[in-house]
Amino acid sequence: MKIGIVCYPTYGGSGVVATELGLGLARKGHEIHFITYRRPVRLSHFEANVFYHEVDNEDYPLFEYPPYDTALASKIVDVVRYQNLDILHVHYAIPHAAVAYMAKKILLTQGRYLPVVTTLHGTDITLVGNNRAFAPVVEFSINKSDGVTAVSQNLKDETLELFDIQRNIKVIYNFIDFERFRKTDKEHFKKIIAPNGERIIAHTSNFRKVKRVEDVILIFNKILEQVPSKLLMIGDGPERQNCERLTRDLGIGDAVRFLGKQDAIEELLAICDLFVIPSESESFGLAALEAMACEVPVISSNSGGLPEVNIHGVTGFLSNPGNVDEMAEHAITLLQSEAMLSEFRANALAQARRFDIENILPHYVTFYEEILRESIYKVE
Ligand code: GMT
Repeated sequence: MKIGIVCYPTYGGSGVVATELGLGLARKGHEIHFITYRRPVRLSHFEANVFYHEVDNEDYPLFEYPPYDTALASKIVDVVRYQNLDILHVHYAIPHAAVAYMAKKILLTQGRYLPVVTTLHGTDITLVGNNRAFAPVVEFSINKSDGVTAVSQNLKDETLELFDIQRNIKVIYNFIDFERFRKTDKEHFKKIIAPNGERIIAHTSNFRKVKRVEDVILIFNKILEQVPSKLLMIGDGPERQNCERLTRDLGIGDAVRFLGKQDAIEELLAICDLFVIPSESESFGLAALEAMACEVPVISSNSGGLPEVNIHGVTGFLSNPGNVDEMAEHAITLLQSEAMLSEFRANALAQARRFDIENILPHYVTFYEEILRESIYKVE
């Protein structure tokens, strides 16, 4: 198949999933065309079946906001026609699903039907999507997609609750590539970060409010009272400054390292004992899955789709968002018992294997085939 993929090229989870999906499909022989405003973060090397088309967003003094949607729709039309794409898969509903509908309408005037699959990732539904500023367009463009997928059962349920959706939403879970995410021997890193054999705890995110990053620091502060540990804060975003300030105010600066955005996250996860993700809302929690694939148990909130990934008392522990005391207690229990920690490490890996890209990818291929079959007779 010739598949177009539209996504945000940044460090966000939806862009990561879209890029890894495209690369995985390319390895299976499909021809993949990424259409984005910048090269996606994880599209860092040459792949034979992968093409990249940059959206040219012209600036002009009249525009306070350059019209990205218009530029993207034009680019989609151009790529679909000249590369002869079979199907377009857009990740994150805003504005991609609406833009895809616009491109589809333009292509129809040229006698071509473009089947569109939209994948809902989370905040496009739960945080921004149901905001009055976007909701009517989000609802309309989901209903107008030829196929819709959600990355967890919880996200599907929330979408059906928040919007009037007249089509089926298929749950296709996020996935992990074990070629990349696996525990490797990085003892030399460990010695640098925890020279006295301290436990290593990590958090990865885009440091947005919804991630409750300050809770990570508060939880770690409590852990530190009982277990000699180090904290790695990986990623960057609007809440980083507040977190750094809180770390200093608590006087624990020596034990916390803010590493910023990192490409080889798996190398850091390889030396970790625990991963903390206390989000207010999380449709899936790809970061937690990446940790689990590297045999790192997870202390998380129980929001959104996290309970579908992290199993309470098996792969880690879950608490209500904001319950930092309980999260810290759970973390301490785990970190103080070598036996429990190694059992949870093994369980985390076993659970992560359920989301192996090799198992999930065929679901997308079958879904595309289904949509293509149904689209043959469609005229609008
Ligand atoms: O806020 C983020 O974490 C980024 C956001 C995105 O769309 O880029 O992530 C969402 O999609 C990820 C991939 O499907 C999910 O793993 C995250 O749980 C989800 N984030 C939220 O729901 C907050």
